[in-house]
Amino acid sequence: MEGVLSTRARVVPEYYAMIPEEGIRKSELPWLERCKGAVMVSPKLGAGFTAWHIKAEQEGRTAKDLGGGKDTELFLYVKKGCFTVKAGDMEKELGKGSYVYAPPDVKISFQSSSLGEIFLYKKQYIPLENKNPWLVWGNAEKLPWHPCDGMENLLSKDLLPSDKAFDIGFHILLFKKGGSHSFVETHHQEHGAFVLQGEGMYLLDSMWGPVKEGDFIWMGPFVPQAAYGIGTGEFSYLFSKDCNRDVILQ
Ligand code: UGY
Ligand code: MN
Repeated sequence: MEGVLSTRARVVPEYYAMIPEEGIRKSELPWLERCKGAVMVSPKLGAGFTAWHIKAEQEGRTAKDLGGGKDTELFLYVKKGCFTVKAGDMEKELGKGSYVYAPPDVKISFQSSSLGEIFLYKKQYIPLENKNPWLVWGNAEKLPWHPCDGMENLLSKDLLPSDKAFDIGFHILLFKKGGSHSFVETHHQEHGAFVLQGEGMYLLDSMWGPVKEGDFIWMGPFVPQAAYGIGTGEFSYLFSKDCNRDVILQ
């Protein structure tokens, strides 16, 4: 060990968490073979969903099908490498930036053909009238960028259709040089964010702290949040945001 033991981790249960990649202890997960992974957030922390960061060896794979529950939805995003992914009775080769959303009742399995990395989200689907979300395959690298709040150096893209059948959206936010949020957001939706590239400063509640590629941030409901990019390159992250549903009174 060099220097003093210190961490960039910031964890406030029921509110927010920033988990730096260097602090994650990955372990075997019983439903995977030749893969190591870590649960980045779960209901134990107060979140309404679970997210994993999974690193696969050559031919790392699922030991059993994932999801498929009556009210479970899954989202799988390939950060690195190449995976053969099966969802329902469809199979596709997914490379960097490709993803699949599996609605309730659709099971997913995967196998890597090289060293690779996957982000996986699981959430309880909240039904709406007679609408049913559908299986979505996509490649984020082929989707268009939209300026955010009229700014040229803050861009976003939407990975899922904007249809009320979906109770969650996945988006990528890109901070070009000098880019920042245009205001500090405070909203009822939660986010699970994986930093894809670069470095930034992130405000969670009233504390700013540095974040970089590989880090994970959970923002619980109503946590004030904002960011700006730092360093010489671009800063971007993939994030989830619940949508299209009314408040549930407990
Ligand atoms: O849309 C959002 O809520 C998004 N801009 N939040 C964020 O990046 N923290
Ligand atoms: Mn937000």
